[in-house]
Amino acid sequence: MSPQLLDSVITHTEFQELELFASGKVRDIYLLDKDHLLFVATDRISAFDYVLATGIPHKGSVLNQLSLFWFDFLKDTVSNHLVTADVGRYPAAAQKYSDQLRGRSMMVRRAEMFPVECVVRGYISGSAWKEYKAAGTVCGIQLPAGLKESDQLPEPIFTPSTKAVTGHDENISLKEAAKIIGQDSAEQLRDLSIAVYKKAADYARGKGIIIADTKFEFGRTDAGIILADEVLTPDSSRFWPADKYRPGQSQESFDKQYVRDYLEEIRWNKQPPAPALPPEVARKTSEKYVEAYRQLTGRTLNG
Ligand code: Q0Q
Repeated sequence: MSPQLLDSVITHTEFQELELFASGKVRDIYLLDKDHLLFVATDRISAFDYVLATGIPHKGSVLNQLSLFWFDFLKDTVSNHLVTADVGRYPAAAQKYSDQLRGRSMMVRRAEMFPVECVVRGYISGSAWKEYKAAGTVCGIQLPAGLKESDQLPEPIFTPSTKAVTGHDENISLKEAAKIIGQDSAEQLRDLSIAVYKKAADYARGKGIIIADTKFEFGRTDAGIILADEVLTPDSSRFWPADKYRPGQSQESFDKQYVRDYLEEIRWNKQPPAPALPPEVARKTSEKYVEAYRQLTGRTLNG
């Protein structure tokens, strides 16, 4: 990997003057003040629930700027938590970190997050395919008989999940979601999730990318329900290249296929420590993220 490319890889953030609010596999959130957070997308990549030992150049910038694109594209369908992605408008305490934050961060409104992950599936794959094969249903929703793996569903379905103690997502029914967040909120989140997915998936399909499914996180502020977290990125969604779509089998990942093929080639046992990636795999994966951004938005990444 060229020295320039290596310079741009940020896998860990450490902003001593800011209080860490939450940290995920590849994203970190810092507290700016009582009502605002700093959402940072790193270049970390995870596979099979483990963060790999090699960062992917530009991945954080691509995913952050994809969320910004979707927030704008969806602004007439759902409000969101974005305040600004202009680092110059962040509070003074964040200014000293401007070079690390530019392009890969956003200042967001703090919300009361719903403890339900709002998954919408337009195609049947992954855990839903396993559940369907066993029971003919997904999250209590009866599906037509005879579906093949990766088939497009007659209509997108809302298949919420909760974070189990093990940290793994556990699929639940709408009824179970209503027990957690109330019937009205469950129905509002279902309707919003499906409307947002339909609009985005239809648009992406026209750009040659199938968004097979996606996971939204919503919160509540005084202004009502808002879409939060990252939105319709290759980390929160399954992105499939439309020109390679073949129902009846698992699909190639638009962004993570080089990584998956490498991990299979070295026969990683999917146990820690997660392996590093050869520079060539990291470079080609970086190019896929930058390509996804250009293909969806028609813009070149400002690096
Ligand atoms: C919030 N998260 C997710 C997460 C670790 C993201 C808290 N606007 C908000 C947001 C957002 N986004 C959150 N809380 C209050 N207001 C989102 C699960 C966790 C890293 C990144 N956690």
